[in-house]
Amino acid sequence: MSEMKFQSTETAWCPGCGNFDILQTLVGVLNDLAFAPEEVLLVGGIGQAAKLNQYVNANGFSGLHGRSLPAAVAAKMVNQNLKVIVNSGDGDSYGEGGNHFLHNIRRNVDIAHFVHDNQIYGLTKGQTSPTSDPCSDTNAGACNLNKPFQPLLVALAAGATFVARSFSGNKEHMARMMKAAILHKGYALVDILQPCVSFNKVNTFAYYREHTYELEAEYDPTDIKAAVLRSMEFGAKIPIGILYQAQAPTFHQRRPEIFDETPMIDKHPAPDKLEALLRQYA
Ligand SMILES: Cc1ncc(C[n+]2csc(CCOP(=O)(O)OP(=O)(O)O)c2C)c(N)n1
Ligand code: SF4
Ligand SMILES: [Mg+2]
Repeated sequence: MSEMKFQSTETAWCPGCGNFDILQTLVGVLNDLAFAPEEVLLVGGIGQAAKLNQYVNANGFSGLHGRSLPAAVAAKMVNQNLKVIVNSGDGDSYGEGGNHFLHNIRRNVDIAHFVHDNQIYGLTKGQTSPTSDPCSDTNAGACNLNKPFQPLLVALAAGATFVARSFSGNKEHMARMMKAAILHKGYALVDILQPCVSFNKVNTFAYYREHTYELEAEYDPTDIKAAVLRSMEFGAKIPIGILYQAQAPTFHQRRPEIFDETPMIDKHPAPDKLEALLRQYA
């Protein structure tokens, strides 16, 4: 048996939280893909999901709430050899981080973005998030008086080259989605339905098990129109799988004059040249 390089540590999540399955699956995927911990950077913003990077023995960075993507993109700019993976919440990624979500999709930087979508603000004790279900007579919890945000539809509209959804209660499926996203060249979104057992009493493990279905074997993930239609299915039936995948030049590939073989962190400009450059801005 090969040595398990990535390991998880003790967490501060509630017993039964869907985040545990995501953590365990990600650790398994990183071991299967045979990365070394020093080759991987796990980034989060603020929230329960965003704490994941603190529980794995890889490089980690916790940014501000809503700012996980800028931190991840910045890291990739200075070291394109890092495998950069964002784990953050629906509030962090789609709410306060919504602007970064839109415009970093357009940049197509080669990072994987795993959104732990519990349809609620978990860390701050259960307020409505952009993806909370609409309010109804039977919805007694946090619910959306506004139109719920449709992350997969928005990602497709912004030009994402990898758009997928999974469910934390289906670990085999989640592992497949994570692997494909990590290996995809370009920005890859996996919206992971993740029960928050403490504050979301509607979107539970049983709820997602009942409402999710896997995309059919004959589904064509290169068909953008089919992907748009499936991305809007979120209610009685919720498709899980790779809705869309395409190849397009990444941010780095479009700028070969900046991103050559040597990552920026390994480029050491001569001190006199650097000083001369800085003097121009003094
Ligand atoms: C700039 C800023 N705005 C708001 C907050 C308060 N805050 C912290 S976590 C959070 C929401 C977390 O929800 P989500 O991103 O979905 O993560 P979860 O806890 O559900 O995993 C909010 C509003 C903050 N810490 N910083
Ligand atoms: S509050 Fe919800 S999301 Fe946060 S650890 Fe507890 S169960 Fe998980
Ligand atoms: Mg959340």
